[in-house]
Amino acid sequence: MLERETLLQMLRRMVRIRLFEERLKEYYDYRGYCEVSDPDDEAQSSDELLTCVGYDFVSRGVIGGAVHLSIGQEAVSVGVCSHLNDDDHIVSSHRSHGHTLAKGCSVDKALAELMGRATGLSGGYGGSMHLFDAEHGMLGGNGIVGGQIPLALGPAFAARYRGTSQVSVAFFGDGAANQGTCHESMNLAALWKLPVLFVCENNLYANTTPAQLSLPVPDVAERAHGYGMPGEAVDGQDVMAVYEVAGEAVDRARAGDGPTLIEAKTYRFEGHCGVSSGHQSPEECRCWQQRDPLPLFEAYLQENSIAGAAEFEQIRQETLGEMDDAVQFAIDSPFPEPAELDRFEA
Ligand SMILES: Cc1ncc(C[n+]2csc(CCOP(=O)(O)OP(=O)(O)O)c2C)c(N)n1
Ligand SMILES: [Mg+2]
Repeated sequence: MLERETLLQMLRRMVRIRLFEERLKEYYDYRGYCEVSDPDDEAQSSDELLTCVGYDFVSRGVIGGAVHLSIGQEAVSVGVCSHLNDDDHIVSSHRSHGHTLAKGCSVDKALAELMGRATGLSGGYGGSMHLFDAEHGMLGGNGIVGGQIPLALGPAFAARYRGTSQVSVAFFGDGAANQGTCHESMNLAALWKLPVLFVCENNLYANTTPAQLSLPVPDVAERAHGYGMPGEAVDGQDVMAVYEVAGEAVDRARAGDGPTLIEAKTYRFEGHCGVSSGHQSPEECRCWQQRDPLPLFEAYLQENSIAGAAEFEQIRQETLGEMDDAVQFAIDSPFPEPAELDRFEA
């Protein structure tokens, strides 16, 4: 059994991710995302065809740009990151808030980034998909599906080369698991025995495409054997199960025994981006809601006499206060000066 303080820290991080993302819903407005006009009905010319097809990406909320919520997936990021130190590295996808906060990055700076403020993790230029914090080993989210996976190999190679015991984690989705970058990265990491954890969060959908339509095998984890590395599928709603599997993988990586593929079976309770895109049936949602990782972990803590309702409520209230402070911090922060963009010039 883990120490009480470690377990409560894990709960605090899960609650922080959940309440952060719940709060975000008040600050962006993506109704426009789903309003797809029919080009056949409206386009008068080929030029117009280009402009009236598809999605309206313009957010009408305080937060600009796309926002992908990971509500329901908190046990994966916390179960894995609870093994990591500040100098271990993670890379993430377009759905990166949970990983960022689980790695210990500042709530204030994360929210400021989403609101485009100069005090944000990427100086206000990146937004939701580009949270970056070298101090805490968060090497960024990535809007290119699968683009982040090879990036995990760089710090892993550096660690091996320098003889440190640092590990690198690539978080990615079931959709990204089918990208060429994923296969190339696993092949090279296994060949060079790099200290990498490949953590596939299989939330059953890539945008609106059900995983079973794109995966020829039931478990992404099975693919590990093709690269000569261990692969393990785990219940991604159970933070202790994720913690255990990730612990073995981190130990192996630190000992120089190479990478591991972990597939966490999980579910996002919200739509792909912003409001629900309607592809998840109410029945399916209800079924997964019963396996909400937060109450599941609280039940575990209660059963093992670690904490009870009073502590859970206290953590919740304290975290709500953290969110109020973060909103105030972001609102009080200036937008970046356009002249600052000069520093990105070659
Ligand atoms: C290379 C590339 N192809 C397509 C997209 C559009 N896109 C954005 S997110 C997404 C789905 C990704 O699904 P998955 O990897 O399962 O991650 P999840 O959204 O479920 O967390 C797609 C297709 C993109 N951003 N990049
Ligand atoms: Mg997915």
